[in-house]
Amino acid sequence: MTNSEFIFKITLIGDGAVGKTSIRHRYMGYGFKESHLMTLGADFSVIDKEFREGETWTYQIWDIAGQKIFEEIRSRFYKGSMGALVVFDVTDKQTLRNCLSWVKELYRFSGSDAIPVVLLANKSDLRNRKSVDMKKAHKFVKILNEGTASYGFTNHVLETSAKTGLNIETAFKLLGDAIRARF
Ligand code: G3D
Ligand code: MG
Repeated sequence: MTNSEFIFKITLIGDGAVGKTSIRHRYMGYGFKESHLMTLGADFSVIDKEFREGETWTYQIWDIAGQKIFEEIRSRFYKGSMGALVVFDVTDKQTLRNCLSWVKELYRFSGSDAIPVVLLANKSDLRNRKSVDMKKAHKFVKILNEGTASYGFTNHVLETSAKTGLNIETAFKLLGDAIRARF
């Protein structure tokens, strides 16, 4: 029996191939597959997590295709979104630069500019190929936090690896905490 239940509709956004589907699979307990099919349009998972005894959080995880051609489909999946994991690839600077337009798209189509975000610097296991300056990621989140300060939640940034599992659980937990603070 659970005392309280929370249902969080969240979206995974970011450029194609940054690791969104791999992060979702890792969180679902599917492990890491070196190779899988590109997400077409959107894909969806539901998982229950018990964080404290008697308190279950249900995550509805929308995994949205990053490719430009899916823009039309994507806009419909943002509706009612309560938070987002915004993912970039630490080996590709452009994927961090594009996070601003991803967040703008999220704010616009979800119908709110006060949606909690956790920015994920993914593929951090590829340390030797890392080309992104993490100061830029921290600065981006600082700017987001200035915009959302009056809503009672904090946006975060984390280094993750879908391959090793680093910070994957923490990412979803932080997003859940922020959503609870917000709604
Ligand atoms: P997407 O859903 O954002 O489009 P995917 O991205 O999850 O499909 O991942 C794209 C590629 O990056 C996949 O490789 C996947 O295995 C790899 N990848 C995802 N996350 C990580 C990570 O944390 N570390 C490393 N080293 N690789 C990662 P392929 O070979 O299938 O293109
Ligand atoms: Mg995908």
